[in-house]
Amino acid sequence: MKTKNKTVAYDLRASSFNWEIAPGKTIQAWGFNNQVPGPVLRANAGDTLVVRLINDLSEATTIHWHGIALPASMDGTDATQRPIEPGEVF
Ligand SMILES: [Cu+2]
Repeated sequence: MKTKNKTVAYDLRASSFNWEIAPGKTIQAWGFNNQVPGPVLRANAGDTLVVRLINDLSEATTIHWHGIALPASMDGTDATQRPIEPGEVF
């Protein structure tokens, strides 16, 4: 039986945070949702993945994707997408 494709949505908050890289050793890191690496995004083949990027960094950023089919305007390169400024949501 074929399951119906669905829309799967995630929020990724880009920010700077304290990351304990070894016991007693903490550094300032940039990442998504206060973790390095960022969270795993799970969807099934055929689903539509909607990712909302909240930029809480002090600099503009984008997300560049590999391995999935997506519109060029969502692919996070300077050639195809305007950078997401600090405080913006895309
Ligand atoms: Cu690439």
